[in-house]
Amino acid sequence: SVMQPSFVDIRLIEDDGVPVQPFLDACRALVPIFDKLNSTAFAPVKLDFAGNIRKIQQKQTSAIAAGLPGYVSLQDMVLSEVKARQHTNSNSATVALRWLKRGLEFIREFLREVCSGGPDLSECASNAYGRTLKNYHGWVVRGVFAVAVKALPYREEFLNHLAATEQDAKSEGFLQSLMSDMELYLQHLNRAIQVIDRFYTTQQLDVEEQV
Ligand code: EIS
Repeated sequence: SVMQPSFVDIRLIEDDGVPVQPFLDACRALVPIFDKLNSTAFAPVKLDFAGNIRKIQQKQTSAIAAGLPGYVSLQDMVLSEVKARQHTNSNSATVALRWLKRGLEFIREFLREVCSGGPDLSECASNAYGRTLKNYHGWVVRGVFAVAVKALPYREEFLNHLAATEQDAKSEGFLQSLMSDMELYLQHLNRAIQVIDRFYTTQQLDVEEQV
């Protein structure tokens, strides 16, 4: 099968460092899935998620363009901002990664719901939302999610979209192999999230806020 860059490919470096490029590539591979949902309802959500990725990528790309070696890990990048007291700036990688992590937490919970057989994707998404992003949203953004969630396709249609090719979706045992791929994917996604989450907690970079 044609493998997309994935969290499964991420090899943590020393001190649980999350390597920047493999992480961003794995996040970016999630973006086209938004288009296969309902593109209009998910447009603002997709823009925000893609914006976080772009912000962090930009930071890495400019470092390299300036002749520097680039950040070896996400933690390195964030710590350099902390050291320069730039980490609270609204355009910092620290803020972008904090929101990206929250988006990934939602995606993890959503996929867990789907994997455990939730037949109704809207319900899967609402449950996942309640456990994750909802805490950070005020009533306007909660309203946007409530609308988007209703526009989700049927389970079967969504799962077929996750196939590498249309042929794959029609092949014998597709659902079974998709589910086991998804379990593996979730383990690795979860590990990346946990490492980043612990780092933000330890560094006291996780803030209570609502947008
Ligand atoms: C963060 O967004 C940015 O991500 C971050 C930085 O700018 C920071 C500054 O505080 O804010 O507000 C965002 C939040 N992100 C915070 C929410 C976006 C969702 C869309 C909201 C649209 C509002 C439209 C209002 C329209 C009102 C109209 C009124 C007309 C009169 C079922 C599948 C769903 C998948 C979801 C997966 C990921 C979701 C990620 C959401 C993250 C979030 O909550 S920075 O940007 O640092 O990169 O610059």
